[in-house]
Amino acid sequence: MNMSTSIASIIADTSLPKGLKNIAEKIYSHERITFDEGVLLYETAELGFVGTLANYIREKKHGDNVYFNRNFHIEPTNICVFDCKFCSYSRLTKHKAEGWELSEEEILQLVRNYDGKPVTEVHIVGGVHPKMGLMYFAELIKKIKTIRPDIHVKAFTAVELEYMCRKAKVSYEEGLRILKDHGQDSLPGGGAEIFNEEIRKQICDDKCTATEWLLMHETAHKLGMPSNATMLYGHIEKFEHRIDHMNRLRILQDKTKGFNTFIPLKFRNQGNQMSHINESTVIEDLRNYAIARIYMDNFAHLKAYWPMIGRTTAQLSLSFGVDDIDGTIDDSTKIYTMAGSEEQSPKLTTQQLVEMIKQVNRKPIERDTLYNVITDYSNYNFTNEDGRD
Ligand code: V47
Ligand code: SF4
Repeated sequence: MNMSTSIASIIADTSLPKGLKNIAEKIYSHERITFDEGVLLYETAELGFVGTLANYIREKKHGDNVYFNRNFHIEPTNICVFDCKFCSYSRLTKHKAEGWELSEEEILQLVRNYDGKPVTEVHIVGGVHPKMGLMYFAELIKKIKTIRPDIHVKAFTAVELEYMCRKAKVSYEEGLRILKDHGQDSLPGGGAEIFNEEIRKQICDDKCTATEWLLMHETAHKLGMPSNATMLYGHIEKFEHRIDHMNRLRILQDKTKGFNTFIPLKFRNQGNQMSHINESTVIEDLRNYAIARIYMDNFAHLKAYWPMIGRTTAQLSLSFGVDDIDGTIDDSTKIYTMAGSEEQSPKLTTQQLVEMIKQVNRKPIERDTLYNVITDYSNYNFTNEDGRD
């Protein structure tokens, strides 16, 4: 049975509640679902139902392609002026001794370590350090580009950027323009959490607001800097808050078309002030990916970030709307390790990533940050050398 027949059989099922049947019909005819329909899916739809719809959409958009890239992270510091309750990473207020602060030379050495290696992206994010400002980071990016002119610099969440601009007393547009002129290419999707103001007040009261986050990304898009968007789910938010979050992103994407990828981030509960909250189940994680794929009709890509959910769930997610599993990472990020992810040293070689994707009968496609195809690995034979990085 192909996917369009299984959606057709869902529509033909006379026992299906009317609301869900209407949604299935809309997906079949490529129509957008409403806010209330999104909430209805979360409240009533089973995994099999949303999975069939999401898989149909994913297949229409991407065929069997699954995207990944060769990347590494730089986390300049985990010292942070903010106090997000879900954060297992930041160390200003309580345990400053456990904090780290890389020197400029240490950061540049991390970049030089990749000399001759085929990475295409460096992802730079960290805590919001009171002393590392806009011009420091602008100059740093310029030096990184001098060492590695071909690398795509995806850097700084809207939270970090808002703080940098405020401290430097420049507008978002001026701040972003300076960073762009020094070599920053795009923005990652972090810091979005949940946009609802009441929830934000309880989990991350002191950092940038939802409106500021959205304005930073809108401004970046206007300047020709694309970005990603995340959603931190599975804590104290309700289903309607998830749809509200996605809805605000869907509206901005209609306006700018500047987002590449939507990345749901599962709340992990180790070592933070919200450790008493249970983590979501894998079934709920898969349902969440599927509903995100259904709701975010104007986002080309849906990413499962494997260091956070683990390799097996990342493979499963590919049947629930996901078409991207991020990259090789090279054990260069601590955000999820410190929050209790099962991936305690996130690192996959290109060959391992390719095999993970092939195991679930999909086509492994290495992409650059902007989803230009670098290599189709469907029929690739690795030599001893070329899959190791
Ligand atoms: O904003 C922090 C999240 C984000 C926890 O753009 C947590 O390609 C779960 O945004 N449990 C930063 N999540 C990471 C991020 C990201 C990751 C991968 C790819 C991209 C991209 C962006 O991590 C934060 C926050 O939402 N986070 N603590 C936690 N305990
Ligand atoms: Fe700081 Fe980011 Fe952690 Fe919030 S999530 S405390 S902004 S490092």
